[in-house]
Amino acid sequence: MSTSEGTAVEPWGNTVRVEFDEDKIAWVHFNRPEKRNAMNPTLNREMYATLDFLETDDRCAVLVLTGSEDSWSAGMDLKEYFRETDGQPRSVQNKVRTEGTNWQFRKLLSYSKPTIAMVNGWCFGGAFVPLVSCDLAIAAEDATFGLSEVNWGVTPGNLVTRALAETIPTRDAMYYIMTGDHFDGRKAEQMRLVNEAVPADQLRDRTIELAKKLTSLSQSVVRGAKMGFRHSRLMSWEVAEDFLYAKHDQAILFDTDARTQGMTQFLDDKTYRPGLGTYSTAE
Ligand code: ACO
Ligand code: V55
Repeated sequence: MSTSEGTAVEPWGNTVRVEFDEDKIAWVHFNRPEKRNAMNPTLNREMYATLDFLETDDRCAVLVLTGSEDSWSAGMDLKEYFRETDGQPRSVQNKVRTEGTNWQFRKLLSYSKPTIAMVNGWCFGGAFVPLVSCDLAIAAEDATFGLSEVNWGVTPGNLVTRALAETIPTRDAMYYIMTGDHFDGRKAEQMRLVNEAVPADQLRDRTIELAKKLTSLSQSVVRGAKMGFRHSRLMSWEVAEDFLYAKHDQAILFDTDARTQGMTQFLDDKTYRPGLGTYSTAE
């Protein structure tokens, strides 16, 4: 989308809210707090458009996915996503589902910028897909998570279970998938569903700290490192070796200065130690 002057028009509407800050963090919010930020078809479309737009927006160096008010996201909207599409032709249901996965997994899992899920509250069912698709996740200790599908009479759909299998141990996954029990942020940290759980009043500061760490490094190097991990895990070792060297060489090509400075400042200037921190980018 663009105006006659060629200026890009921000594509989010009422169900997604975006804030930018001086650290180049784009704060993307699920924004239906009165419905506990449940994902309806409109939100899914707006979220896709938002993520797509921010990939080429220089105000976004790192994307934080969070929720307005006291929820992260209460999962799929049982009324608008399920009940109201029940009577529709299969083709319509398929479209509605694809609009969800287009952003929850297809766009987000290999997003071109670093992503952090900042889980500020309720996180249920379908919300686990975008949660796991984010590169990193920080939760409030008192956030509430659950695979609540069995509690309302369905099995987890979409990629919920696949995403869990990628992330947490089998025992925990089976327990929560089969019982529908909810758990808190501390438990989510313990089973590595999130990187860290912090007290709610420290959630934003810790997220900013982590985001700034990511933006202090070479963006092409961070991107290459991320894509290398995302894509290589299902490859054979032979193919992975070739692919990871291709990413390695590509990152050097995209940001030759990073590697040159990295080596020079350590080996010649002796001004830093790569094992303990990054090189200086000051002029
Ligand atoms: N789908 C549709 N509407 C929802 C959803 C949802 N997933 N979650 C909350 N809402 C709506 C409620 O219907 C209610 O709407 P209303 O004000 O028009 O009546 C409003 O949000 C507030 O909900 P309450 O239940 O009153 O809020 P409360 O703070 O007491 O509880 C909680 C919050 C625990 C999140 C509760 O709303 C809940 O259990 N929601 C469903 C969670 C869930 O199981 N999601 C589906 C996961 S499975 C999947 O995604 C496929
Ligand atoms: C779920 C989630 C979906 C879906 C069907 O179990 C079921 C939750 C994220 O999308 O399309």
